[in-house]
Order: sequence, then C-alpha cells, then structure tokens
Amino acid sequence: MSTSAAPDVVRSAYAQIVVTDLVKARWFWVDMLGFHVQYEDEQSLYLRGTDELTHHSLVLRLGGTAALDHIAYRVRTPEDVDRAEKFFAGLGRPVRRVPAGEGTRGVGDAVRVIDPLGFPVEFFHEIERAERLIQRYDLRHGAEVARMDHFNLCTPDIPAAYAHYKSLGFGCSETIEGDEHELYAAWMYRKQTVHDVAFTGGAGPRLHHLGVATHESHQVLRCADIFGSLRKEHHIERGPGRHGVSNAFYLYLRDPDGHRVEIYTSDYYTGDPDHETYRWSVHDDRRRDFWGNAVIESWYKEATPVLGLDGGPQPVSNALLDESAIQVGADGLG
Ligand code: XXG
Ligand code: FE2
Ligand code: CA
Repeated sequence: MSTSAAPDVVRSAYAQIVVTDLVKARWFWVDMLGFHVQYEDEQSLYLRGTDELTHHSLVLRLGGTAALDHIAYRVRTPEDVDRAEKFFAGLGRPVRRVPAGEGTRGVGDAVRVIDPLGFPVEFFHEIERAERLIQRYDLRHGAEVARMDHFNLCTPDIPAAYAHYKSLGFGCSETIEGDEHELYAAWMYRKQTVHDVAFTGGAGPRLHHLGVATHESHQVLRCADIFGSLRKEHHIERGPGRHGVSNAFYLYLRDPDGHRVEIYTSDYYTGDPDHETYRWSVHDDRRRDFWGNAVIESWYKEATPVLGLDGGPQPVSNALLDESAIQVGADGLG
C-alpha cells in the first residue's frame, strides 16, 4: 500500500496505440474522423482535435501487432510527476522515468508505470503548445473531432479499479450495479465531465475504447452517414444512439486494426464538490442505450491488448462478473 501522496491529475490527455498500416490508419483517423495532423514520419502520426492546444491527443505508432502502448494523464505541476513516481513505487509497481526527448515527441519529463490493474500509464506535465484551430472551420471535416474525452478500460475486477482510481483522487459520476450493489461498471473523472476513465467488466487489462468528443450530435450522425456512403459501414459497431449512463450521444467505430473509438457528445458538468454518484441497475434496459436498443456482443467481448514497459504483451485475466450474461430485454443476450 502506497503511503505517498497521489499526483494531482488534470485530465486524460493522450493515448499511444500501435497500428499495423499507417496509410489505412491515416484514412480512418484523419480523413474520416477529422483529427488534425501535428507531426508525421514513416513510423508515426501525431494527432489532435480541433479544440486541443497541446501537441497531440493521439499517437499512432507503426508496429507488427495492434496494441495499446500507453494511456497518459496530464498532471498539474512538474512536482506531480515526481509524486506519481513515488506513489506507484510505493505500491510496488514497475516504474520508469522517461526524460524529455526520450519518450513521446512533444512531451516533457514523464514517468511511465504499470498500474495495479496492469495498464501502461504515463504521467506528464509539460507538453508543447499547438496553434489554435478552434475557429478554423475551413479545416474541419469528417466527425470534426474536438478533443480526447476518455479512456475505457476492460478489467476483470471493477471494485479494484474503482478503489485504485479513488486513491488517485478521481470522483465517480455513475455506476452500473447488481441487486447486492455488485459493481459491473464505473465512470470516474478529474476534469469536470462525466469521466476521464471508465471500466468495462471483461478479460483484462485490455483497452476497450478511446472516447473522442465532438460538439454536436449532428457531427456523430454525419460521421455515420459518410461511412455508409463510402460502403465502409462495417467500421460501425454500435449506434448512433443516446447513452443512459452519461446521457451522451454516441457512435462506436472500429479502426482498420480493430481499435475501438467512440464519437461522444453532450454529457454534463460534474464539477460541484458535492456531486453525487448516479447508480444504474444492471437490470435497467436503458442503462447503455437510453432507447433500449441492443448492445452487440462484440462490444462486450472484443478489446485491444496492452503492452508492458518492455514493449511485450501484458498477460490477461478473465472477468469476475459478466454483464453481457444478465437478462436484459432488448439486448437479447440473456
Ligand atoms: O462513454 C460511455 C461508455 O463508457 O462508452 C458507455 C458512456 C456510457 C456508456 S453506456 O454503454 O453504459 O451507456
Ligand atoms: Fe465511452
Ligand atoms: Ca456493423
């Protein structure tokens, strides 16, 4: 058990994923979703949304096997990077310091850890600023992605994930719970939205999806329409729809490597100090789609493998609870 103070996390900041074909990945993430390219070479693409004033929120790294390289949280001060190092060392977790210039382009001094859930996580403060594109409407296209919103992680033990993120100072906006208050899923935040991170029960550690925000629901619908027009509808996995949890309007897509991304808009403010957790029953058919539409089984079962600090695959454990096995009317999965 760590007795060191937790770092002050500002927000979920970026993810670095491994893709096996940069041309195909560029088509999906840049041409179709509307990410802006901040930097590219033969090995990588550094992308950001229209509203982001920092160097990147998504790094696509070329590699042999699709995987999550790491997720990254921005912390408030340079001292919080030291705090993160002490905090995870105190937990007995693998920790590696990554000096500026040796890690991800644009990012300053950072620390990478394998957290208690088995995920590769970076904590950094410094990152290069980027040109303001907020009112460059002329550059917008596709889903007009505005910013990275959240990471969704598959983990077998949701209470353990909840406890770890509580210890990092995260609030909990919503949960899905069973009759005995068994925790099936939880949404947790540092920035003043529904979440920076959420947990889906399943074999893990695996990355379930990256959630990227647009401003309006019409951008979500337009994105789905464009995939249809191009006969690329097989990239659409779930939605468009309205979530019960978060109230967000959503669409889940799979990229050419199978990485899942959610186009997400219109959740709500959670910044008041007495903000209360909203608890959904696992038996409420509206929890994952407010209109009671079916959740496709691949959404519960398929996810991206994650890498350790040495670049090898992290071992996976099976889930303790299986939400997809619960009898839920419209799901048809009971
Ligand atoms: O961001 C999200 C999600 O975690 O992707 C899923 C908000 C809500 C939901 S859910 O399917 O529970 O409505
Ligand atoms: Fe999500
Ligand atoms: Ca489909």
